Amino acid sequence: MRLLSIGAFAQATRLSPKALRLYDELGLLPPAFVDPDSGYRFYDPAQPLARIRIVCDLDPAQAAGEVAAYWAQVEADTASRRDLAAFLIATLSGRKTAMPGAQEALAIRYAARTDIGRVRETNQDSAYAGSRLLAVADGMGVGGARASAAVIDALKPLDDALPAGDLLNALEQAVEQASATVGGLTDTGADHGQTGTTVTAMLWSGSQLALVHIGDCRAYLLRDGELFQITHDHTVVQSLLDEGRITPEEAASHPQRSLLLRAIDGTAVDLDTSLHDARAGDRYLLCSDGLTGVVSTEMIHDTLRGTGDPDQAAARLVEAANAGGGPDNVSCVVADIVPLAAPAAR
Ligand SMILES: [Mn+2]
Repeated sequence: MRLLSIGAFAQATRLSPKALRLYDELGLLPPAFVDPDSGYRFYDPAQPLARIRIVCDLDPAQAAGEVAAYWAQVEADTASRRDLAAFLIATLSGRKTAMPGAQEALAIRYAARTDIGRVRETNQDSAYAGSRLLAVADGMGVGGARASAAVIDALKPLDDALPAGDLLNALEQAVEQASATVGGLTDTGADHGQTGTTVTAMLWSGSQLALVHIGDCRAYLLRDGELFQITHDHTVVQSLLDEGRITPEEAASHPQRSLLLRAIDGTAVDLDTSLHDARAGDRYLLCSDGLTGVVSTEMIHDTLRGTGDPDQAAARLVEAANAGGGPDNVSCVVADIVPLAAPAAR
């Protein structure tokens, strides 16, 4: 390990030596080694340098996204360690227990619908729901339909066998693989680089749901009657909204509201990731922008709350999009977390 002097480290991080000494005193960024004789501080180049540099080079909206992604990773890491710690505590204290999270046996009931809408000539959306995997993808460009199908195809093997390791890693690897396929479509496409797809996917382990997201499909959680949007759109309009430069009303009718900041297009994949603890009674919705572009959040909320069967809920949401003019392809995946004993798990 080659250590850097405080001067060299300051240059690399674009932080002043004074700031570094302050961060040391605050315990935010302690040096790797302090010379006991001279008191000089030395830093390991592997300290969070790379990430700090990335954030410094980004514009504010992208930097916000990077920090959010970092924090989501911290929370995901902590959640899995918490489950393991709870399991160890229970075991060491002699309480008989099942594996982490398995105390309450849960199952999932699911349905997927995709529809061409009323205006488009092809359906470039893809949707999938299985006993472990839920996914929607919205393709764009000449090869859009193949791009969205490619990402779903890359994810599908996860539905058959739960990965041995980390759920999020498995999802991320599948999306990376799909990105290479989409890159191939882009190279041969007539639209030179315009082919791509979004994806929002969840993988169910029995106690947790791992979520990966890129683009403007959305995931919602209906819990205790309240609706929460649990993904953040990677659109120009969303970043204008985040910066307070437009109002939610202006965003809803913005002519460029489908302009994406991030997608799977063969270039580096920049996914949002998160882990969610499963709770009986929760209902998840994954949907493409063909739903949220025309159907109000209130109506989505009412439909999810007022419709018992997942298949019926998905069908009603698609109907609502078409009743609103159906300007885009529309896809909905609805999944309910239920106690294992519940009938009609499908
Ligand atoms: Mn769309």
